[in-house]
Amino acid sequence: MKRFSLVTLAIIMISVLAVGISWGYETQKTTAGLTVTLSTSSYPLVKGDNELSVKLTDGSGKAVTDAKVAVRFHMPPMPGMAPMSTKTEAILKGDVYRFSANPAMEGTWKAEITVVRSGKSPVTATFNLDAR
Ligand SMILES: [Cu+2]
Repeated sequence: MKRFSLVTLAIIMISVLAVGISWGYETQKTTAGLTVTLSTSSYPLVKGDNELSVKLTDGSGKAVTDAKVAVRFHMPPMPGMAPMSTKTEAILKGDVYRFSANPAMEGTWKAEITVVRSGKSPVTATFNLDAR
């Protein structure tokens, strides 16, 4: 019975890999010496709340925790469809900024992340995120 369970588990895991559902996801962009890393534990996003985190690191790899991080989560305008866009502020917890995104429909969404630090020019990084 135990061996059977392990085989079953292996088959399930291979199926999940083949279909490509619900693995963690991480992507990053570097602008003006600031690296913005966006990650989520489950990807693609689903309808309803999805928790995402933004990690900021400077040129020496040190976490940046003194910023204001604004997120505009939106779907680019499509013909015959009202624009869908929400704005939120990501909240610092530990050394990452967290926010939740709620895609109203399947498709490719954009998370436009603007980082404001005192004495520095704002930095914006935009990431594509798929929702199903
Ligand atoms: Cu749309």
